[in-house]
Amino acid sequence: MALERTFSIIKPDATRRNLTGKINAMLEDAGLRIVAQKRAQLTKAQAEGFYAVHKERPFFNDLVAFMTSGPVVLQVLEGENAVLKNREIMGATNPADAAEGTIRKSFAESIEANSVHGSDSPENAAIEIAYFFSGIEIVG
Ligand code: IDP
Repeated sequence: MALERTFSIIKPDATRRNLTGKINAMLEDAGLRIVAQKRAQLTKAQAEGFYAVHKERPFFNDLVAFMTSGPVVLQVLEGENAVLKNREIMGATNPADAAEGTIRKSFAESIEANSVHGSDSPENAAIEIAYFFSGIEIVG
């Protein structure tokens, strides 16, 4: 099967607790390769643009405030079935529903502060990667 790429964010609740290395180890142990990575402080406009699809949801303003509350780590992950594989490693949005051994079960603080973002389809992965990375920053 062809290699696939997905977009990942280590969220501010996780960077604040210094969990980047532990999360990266879980991604790598599952067979995903980190082919691009950068730490960033998102602006309000960047976070609003990234989550534009959720604009009408009641939690939108809180989500933008949370995502700009501290540094994030932006990543491109590569591997077979990378989109689905990353969603499996992440676990359910609400950590109360997440399976044992997943990142969110292990580390998430709440349904909002749930430690990681991962693209939900190859189409969205391509859009999200292009939102934050230029081609020269991704080295497979
Ligand atoms: P996902 O990150 O698992 O794909 P989405 O439904 O796309 O979940 O939601 C995007 C993000 O919005 C979640 O990861 C979480 O941080 C936040 N979020 C989702 N649902 C709620 C909610 O009911 N209350 C507060 N924040 C939420």
